[in-house]
Amino acid sequence: MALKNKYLIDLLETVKKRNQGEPEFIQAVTEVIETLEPVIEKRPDLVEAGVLDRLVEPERQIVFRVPWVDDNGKVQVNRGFRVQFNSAIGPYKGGIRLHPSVYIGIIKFLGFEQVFKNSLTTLPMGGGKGGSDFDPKGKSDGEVMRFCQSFMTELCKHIGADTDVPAGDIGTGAREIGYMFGQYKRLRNEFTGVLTGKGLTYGGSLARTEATGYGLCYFTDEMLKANGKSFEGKTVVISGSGNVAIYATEKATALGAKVVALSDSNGYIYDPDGIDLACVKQLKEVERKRIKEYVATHPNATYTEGCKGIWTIKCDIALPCATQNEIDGESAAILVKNGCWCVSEGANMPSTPEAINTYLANGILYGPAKAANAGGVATSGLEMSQNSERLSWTFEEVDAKLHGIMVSIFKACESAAKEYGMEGNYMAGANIAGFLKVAEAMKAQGCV
Ligand code: NDP
Ligand code: 2IT
Repeated sequence: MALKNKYLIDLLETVKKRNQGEPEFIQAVTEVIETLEPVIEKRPDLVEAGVLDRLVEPERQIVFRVPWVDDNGKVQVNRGFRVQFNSAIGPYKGGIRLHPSVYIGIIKFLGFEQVFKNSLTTLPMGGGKGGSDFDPKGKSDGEVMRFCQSFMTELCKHIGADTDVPAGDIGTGAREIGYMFGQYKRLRNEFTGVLTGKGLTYGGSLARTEATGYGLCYFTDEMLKANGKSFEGKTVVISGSGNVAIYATEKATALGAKVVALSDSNGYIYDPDGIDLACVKQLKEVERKRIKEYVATHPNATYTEGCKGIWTIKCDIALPCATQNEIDGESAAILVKNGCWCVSEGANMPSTPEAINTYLANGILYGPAKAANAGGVATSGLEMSQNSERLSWTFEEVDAKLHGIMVSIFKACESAAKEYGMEGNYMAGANIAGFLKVAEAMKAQGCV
């Protein structure tokens, strides 16, 4: 989409100049700015208040050394990050990514997306993100613990239940959150809801583990229904085999679909009989093994090296749940050619701009990440509420609230897209609806 508005063209130029060497961040900002053009034309007051100029610059970026000692007694050094992007509508909120690919540009793109996503949840949460280039893969529990403790020793100076509340993301699950929470409590002598995704014995919420994957399916189901379709009897391909992919598989299956493929960064499995999720959970959640182990016990299933090939499998619905830019223009074209008619995003920014253009040009039902994967952080918001009132809700209660939130997110995307003349473009709808709430709050609070 080519921008026509001079103010937005100049703004994007400034962002590109200021954030050189951070292509993922520039990609995320470009998409949002392009879809906000009709809003900016209608709302000169927001331009006047400098809302967008402020929104593209994080409020605070913290970069720190994370030294720890490995099992051989050798000192290792990683780099830690926390980007506190926007606090207009609530305390900063967003996950911690532990992956060797992490650098400031990844954390900034994730933090930027989080601002809009959290706004869409209807809950009072600002946007932030953190992480490190630490790779938990192949590390012992002791090494992971020492890393997490060192990471938190610095991070604890910058977070708090009413300031900034981190959670999980790639490489950060229940184990890592537990170690980080323990260290925070020890350093601050405070038992507060400073992290979400906690274990159920120390303040975690039921259904948080399932929330992102379930929420993705609730959002997608609502989008399908609005277009006269459903999951029933459909073939689904899901990438990744981590937290989001596992619970998306569980819910899509419960809604009547057949999930035939999953992947990790090495390759993908295809099971024409439908994925045996109990086996995947055992392999990934308990044994921390690779997805290729699945075929050892499933003779009808095949394993193929290389993760990109998963998008060549024929399906009705594709749910990318691994990582950013995992579907490029070429993969999107293959999906369309093979008859796929719905792509809904569990991962953050899994589609390149070329892929998104391919979806839009071919009338694919497209559920954008900011809306479709907001169920995880929404349930984190519910965990914060339970921590504040020192109560725990039942699984059914949390799940029902999550479902309600995902339906309302879909409706917000649908109506914003319609109002601004882009009916059916839920990406534009998500960006506009997410933006407007934050923008009004920023304007009301003055130039801060
Ligand atoms: P996990 O660490 O549990 O799983 C990540 C999965 O994605 C693994 O299968 C991993 O494979 C694969 N993966 C990661 N990086 C790459 C890569 N560079 N190339 C190919 N595959 C890769 O993370 P989550 O399931 O929590 O997160 C998945 C996505 O969902 C991320 O984009 C995350 O930001 C997003 N998300 C997560 C939420 C949550 O609540 N957890 C909420 C909203 C969004 P391997 O094991 O080989 O690395
Ligand atoms: O990308 C995301 O929304 C998450 N990783 C979850 C963040 C959270 O605070 O639960």
